[in-house]
Amino acid sequence: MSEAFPDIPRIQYEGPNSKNPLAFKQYNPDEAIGGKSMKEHMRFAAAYWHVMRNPLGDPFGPGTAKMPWDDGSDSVENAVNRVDVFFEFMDKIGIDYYCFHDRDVAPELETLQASNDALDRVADRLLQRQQETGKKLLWGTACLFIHPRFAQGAATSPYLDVYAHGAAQVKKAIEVTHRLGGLGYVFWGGREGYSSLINTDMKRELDHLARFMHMAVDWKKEIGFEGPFYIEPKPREPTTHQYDSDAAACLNFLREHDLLEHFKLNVETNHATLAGHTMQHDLTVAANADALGSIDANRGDELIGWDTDQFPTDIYLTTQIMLVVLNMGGFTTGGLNFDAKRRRESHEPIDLFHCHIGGMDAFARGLKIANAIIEDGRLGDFVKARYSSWDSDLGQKVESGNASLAELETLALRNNISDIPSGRQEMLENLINEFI
Ligand code: XUL
Ligand code: CO
Repeated sequence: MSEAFPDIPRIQYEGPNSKNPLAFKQYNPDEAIGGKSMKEHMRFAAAYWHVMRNPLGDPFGPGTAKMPWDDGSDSVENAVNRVDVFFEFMDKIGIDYYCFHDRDVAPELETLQASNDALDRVADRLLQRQQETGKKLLWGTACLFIHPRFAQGAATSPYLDVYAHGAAQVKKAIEVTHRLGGLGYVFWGGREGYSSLINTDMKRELDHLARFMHMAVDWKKEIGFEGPFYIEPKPREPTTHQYDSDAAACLNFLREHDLLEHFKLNVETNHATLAGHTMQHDLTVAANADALGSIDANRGDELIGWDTDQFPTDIYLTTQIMLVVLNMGGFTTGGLNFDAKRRRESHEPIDLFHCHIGGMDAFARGLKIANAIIEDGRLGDFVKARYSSWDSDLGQKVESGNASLAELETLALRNNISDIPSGRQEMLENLINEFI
């Protein structure tokens, strides 16, 4: 097949002085930062659904994306051809991992059996291309939110036959992910929630969701898939309320239903902000529970109230993200998946390159800055010192659960608190800006 992007060269690192829009200014894949190459730190992944399948429509108009390689049909041949285009894209942009939904890579056909067969044929090509290029599957997932049968949920559907269809799709998608050597598997419950409580039995739906996850864990063990499962929190859109609304809600659900050892979280920026948090907040909640598995890297728009899935360009944001990632010791199975799309106005194939270059460069700067802040040590030292009273004998007794209110009362009666130290927020903000 002829090239899909004939005018695009392999994107190279040219350094901060380059004026070439098709070059990296910051992302130098093999450069070591804190003892590890940039590409190992970041483990960038391309999202099949956005790169290959997103027509760039919005609620007010149809898609605009030019995809000259795509014949617009639901044929398996067209799906197999897209795989080649996608691998050409990954090669030229220099991204080593990818993520997909079953229905992005292969068409949904008349019957589940026909869809499964189509998925197997496309997976054959994905495997072949992976073996030829060394690219890897970061995670796979099943799309349980587009087809009208899932309009009222899949694993939380009121209807058993819909639940069964979702289960069958997940069974197949885990199997294909395993066959492709996928490092993880994602559950994003786009329709696992409700539009109204008036017709919803929340308790029953949540119990069904937990049973669904337990059956998935059983299946994973049965076929020998060792990668983690990830839940991807999101509060709303498409439903009014999604059960996996944020990192804390997901962790509570996993603990309540005895699932935590099998799951980590895949935290997405624009989902955290829709939940009314910062990305740094939700990442920290996940990391504190030792459950930060992977990241869907994007951003929202302050003025638009939905999931705009824009590419991350804000250095402050990428710095905060990389601070959490570095402080937890880096990714293991996870990575930074660009769950992000071009604007509807950026409809030419070359725009796929501009947006990924921007995201990768923004993260490269974030990584360098976060690493410099950690090596400098002043920020870490300040936070440590702020809590140093807890290192006293009594502080240690409280932290280890061996103190009583009476002992604390003794301290309180002895000490007259006349002043407490400043939190120095602005001084520390200035410190971070020294590095940015
Ligand atoms: C939707 C979203 C999904 C998940 C995978 O908001 O983020 O693409 O990442 O289903
Ligand atoms: Co996502």
